[in-house]
Amino acid sequence: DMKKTVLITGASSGIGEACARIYAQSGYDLVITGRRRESIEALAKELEEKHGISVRTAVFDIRCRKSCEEFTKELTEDGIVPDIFVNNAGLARGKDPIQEGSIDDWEEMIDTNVKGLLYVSRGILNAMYTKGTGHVINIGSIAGYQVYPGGNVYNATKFAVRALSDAMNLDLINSKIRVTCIEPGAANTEFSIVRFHGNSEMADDVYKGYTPLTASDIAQIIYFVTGLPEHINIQHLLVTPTAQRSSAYVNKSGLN
Ligand code: NDP
Ligand code: 8X3
Repeated sequence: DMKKTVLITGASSGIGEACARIYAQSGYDLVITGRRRESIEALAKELEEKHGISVRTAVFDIRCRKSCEEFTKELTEDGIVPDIFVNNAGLARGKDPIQEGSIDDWEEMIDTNVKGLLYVSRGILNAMYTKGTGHVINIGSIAGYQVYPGGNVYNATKFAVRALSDAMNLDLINSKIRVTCIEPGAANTEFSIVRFHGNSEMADDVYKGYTPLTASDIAQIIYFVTGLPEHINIQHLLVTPTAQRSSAYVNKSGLN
């Protein structure tokens, strides 16, 4: 049938969830993933009932290579090749200077943001390439352009996402597949709560004194990008709150 499918990793909160909502509202079928089963299943049920679409769920840890391989294999065996693939699952852990950093935090970021993204991409991009069409959205970050104090390993993972996005564009040249790296600045999601290991005071401080981006702002931008005519390929899109002009320069005076 003509129904289009969007695969979104990390749809249990934040940007991924907002993407699920905007595409569901527009009649797309969804495949959504994350580790938090309850959130993923509740979102699937809500969107199916509200919009009459079908939502497939998969609950797994993107750091597990075997789970990612099983997920992509089962999906393609069932004949599902996403028209839009949003590589979103990711996180920051800690903001310590490199000489004091937690190696566990570093490994979690590298395993999730770089290796996990690659594990899912391997199978899905192969299926998309065979089909010949589709749109890949990688969620990079302003942190992938500009290093900030304490950002170190998170920055490195997002520099890697930017490089991999360029690599995908090159390697998929013999197809119609478009690849876009969306690179947000500060967006108020669960990102900072996760980064500061549940310390909500530290998390709230990140967004004080200005209007940050919302998950829905980013979802609207992604929706716009994927709706452009097929001959237009937005390779990178860097978007910040008006108060933020680079990764470390945010006007927190309340002006914006
Ligand atoms: P959230 O913490 O709200 O969402 C992160 C999502 O990623 C959750 O759905 C989470 O699901 C999923 N995820 C994290 N780790 C894993 C894992 N090991 N396996 C499977 N899923 C995982 O934050 P955001 O929405 O802000 O983050 C989404 C993306 O946007 C990330 O890549 C982040 O780096 C990027 N980004 C965020 C910015 C911001 O300021 N918020 C700015 C620029 C980029 P679950 O916990 O259920 O596994
Ligand atoms: C998240 C934005 O600037 O806190 O990628 O790293 S930042």
